Amino acid sequence: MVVFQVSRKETTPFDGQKPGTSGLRKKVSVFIKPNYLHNFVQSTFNALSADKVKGATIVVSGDGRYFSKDAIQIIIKMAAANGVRRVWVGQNGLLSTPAVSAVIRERVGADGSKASGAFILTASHNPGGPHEDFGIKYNMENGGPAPETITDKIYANTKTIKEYLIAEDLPDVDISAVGVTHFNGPEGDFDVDVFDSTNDYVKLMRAIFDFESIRKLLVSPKFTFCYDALNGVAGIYAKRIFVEELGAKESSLINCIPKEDFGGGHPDPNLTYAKELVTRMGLGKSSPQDEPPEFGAAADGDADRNMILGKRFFVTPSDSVAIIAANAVEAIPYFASGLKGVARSMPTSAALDVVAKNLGLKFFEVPTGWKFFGNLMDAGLCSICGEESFGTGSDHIREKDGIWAVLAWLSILAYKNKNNFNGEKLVTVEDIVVQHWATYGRHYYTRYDYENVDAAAAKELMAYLVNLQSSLSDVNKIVKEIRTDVSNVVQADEFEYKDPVDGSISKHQGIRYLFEDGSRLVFRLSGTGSEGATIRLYIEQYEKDSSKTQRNSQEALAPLVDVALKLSKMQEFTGRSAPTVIT
Ligand code: G16
Repeated sequence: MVVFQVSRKETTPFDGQKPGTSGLRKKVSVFIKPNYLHNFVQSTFNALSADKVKGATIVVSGDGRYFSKDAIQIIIKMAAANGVRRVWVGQNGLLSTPAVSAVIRERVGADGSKASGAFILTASHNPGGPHEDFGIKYNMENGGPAPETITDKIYANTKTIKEYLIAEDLPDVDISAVGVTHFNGPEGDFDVDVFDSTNDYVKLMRAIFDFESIRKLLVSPKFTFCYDALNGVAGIYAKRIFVEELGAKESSLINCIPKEDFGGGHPDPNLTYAKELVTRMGLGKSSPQDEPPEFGAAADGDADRNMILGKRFFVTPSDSVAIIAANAVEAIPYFASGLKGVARSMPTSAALDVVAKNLGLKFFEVPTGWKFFGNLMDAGLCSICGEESFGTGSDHIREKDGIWAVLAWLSILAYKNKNNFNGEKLVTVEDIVVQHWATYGRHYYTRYDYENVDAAAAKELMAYLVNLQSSLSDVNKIVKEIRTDVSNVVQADEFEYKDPVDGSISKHQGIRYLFEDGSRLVFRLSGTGSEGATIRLYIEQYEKDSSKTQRNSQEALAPLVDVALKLSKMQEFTGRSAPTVIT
């Protein structure tokens, strides 16, 4: 057995190691600076209670992006030096973010050990490669992202750090092969356990969904399917679940081989970046070569996001979570005994609110950031939740879950078509959404992103909008000068959240303009970028009249878009005449 020593290395703080909406995300060129990663990892160990480090089992893995393999070896050496007992690593360092959450919650080691947390190595939907982004975040014992109390401590530690601990002489561990490597250090044994990246997650999915009924749908000659992993880690789960377990054709998977640079693409499942899928589904500028599939879906780099498409049809993420919630009890065995409650992030459309009201469900509106759902779930208050940013999930884990969302939609399709396989036309994704709008009304919705804007200019724009809010009558005067065909602004504020479970308060969570007819304009600065600032503008309008729910959404929202851009002086502040991405 290899014996290692512990070294204490002197270091000095780096600026800007504040975790954002979901961990620390920076360019690879920043992460590879000597001691940069080390400082953050040591600051994290120092922020955790001793029992979560000494003698503990932690998971280290991620979406496989460039620099992950080096980072994993560094973290293993630092974990050993800090007294961690075991490090669990997914084979080749791969685990999707939802799979990490599942592993923390479900996996039991051969010796009965359970993990108390995880370093997840991902910058999610941000591009990867030597000139792109890397990221790291810490998840806790419940499988969810560290709460603000911990991330604040980590940040404070990064500002004062003087030394870190590392087992420099520990040889690199071969993470390409499943198996346990034993070491011995000053505080006793230390093991690195490399395990299959998909088994625990697949087992959990099997327990949630009726795989037999989904299989019937996927092998039906009338149903066609396409899944795009955008060369992220979702590919390994898609192959295992959709093809091996559920019988989909191998050819229905595209970009399902994880690559360190995501094949040079932007692994963000939306209408702009998932180009190949969008074209195949008949939603691109050019026509597809073949008849589009009935169902299409995509994931981001770490497989926690999802985009759901029908043939020539886009399902907004806000509608998606509402539709899953409305159908879950009938279509998904895990929810058969009812939903405990539902929740959405503030900028997500109110489609879910209407479902909650109609079904008499508890409902919560939280700030952006999946961590806010975790408290509700741990307290048994929420079963299903979702965000406009292509995140959907449930209390089976404490992260959003891209593959779960696809299985949820396939379950709904399988349920609606259970008597249709012989002869009848299949109920389509579009049919389900249109029927949902007819029952609950439609929330027209769009998001404009202005990426990599000058950070100072973005701050000024936000400050300007907050300032405007001091007088509602002035706001309405400006609004009416821009358009007369929108209703009055009845409330203008910055969203503030009091967690109903622990009472903690999160301030400045987005600037809202709420209109009398239920329309909303929301402005936020993204917390996930790695350079400059990204301004997000969310625009929503509710239409109850079922004869008006099938308009083109950009057309329906044009008056509100006009108001939003002029009210915020978007072009004046940012110098941009158009957003980078519209979803
Ligand atoms: C993270 C968070 C989500 C959030 C998203 C976008 O997702 O987990 O809750 O909605 O960022 O955040 P922002 O609008 O601040 O950029 P991911 O997929 O990037 O980890």
